[in-house]
Amino acid sequence: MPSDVYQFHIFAPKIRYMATNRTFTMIKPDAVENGHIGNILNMITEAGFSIKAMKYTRLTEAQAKAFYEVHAERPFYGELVEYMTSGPIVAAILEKENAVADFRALIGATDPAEAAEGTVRKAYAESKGRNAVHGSDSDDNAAIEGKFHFSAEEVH
Ligand code: DAT
Ligand code: MG
Repeated sequence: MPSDVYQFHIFAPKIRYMATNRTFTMIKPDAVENGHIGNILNMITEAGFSIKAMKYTRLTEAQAKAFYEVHAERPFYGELVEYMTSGPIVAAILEKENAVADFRALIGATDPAEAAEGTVRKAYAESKGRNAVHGSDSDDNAAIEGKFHFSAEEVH
């Protein structure tokens, strides 16, 4: 059997599984500062997500600018970068069936005033800008954002 056919057979199902069942999150500086790391991680694991990678870190200005580059033209970009570099965060890759959509449902609307009861942002976000947690908005971005923060050796 040609080696490329053999490799496709072995690896294709695994790649598909990873792409559709993982998301990336950050517990943001306001939630860390306010002592909510433990409670938020508890909500995440109680909701059925398992942790594939995790680190306690602090974004540099260059990292925050790059991570939120899609918002570079928005009026709140400067404030967002300043906030995201203002203190440590917890970054993590999470796994669960339908991870991206289920995690967005768990964290709730961007603005905590609009977030549903029982969501992380309703419970712990300070405001639309300081909103406690990040959750990827697509499978593609989940993969990009996960790689931004973790090397393959850090994912287990
Ligand atoms: P989300 O984090 O729900 O995906 P987003 O991608 O639209 O929301 O925006 C990224 C972050 O930027 C968001 O978590 C907080 C900040 N942000 C968004 N809209 C804002 C606004 N109108 N004023 C201040 N900060 C805002
Ligand atoms: Mg977003």
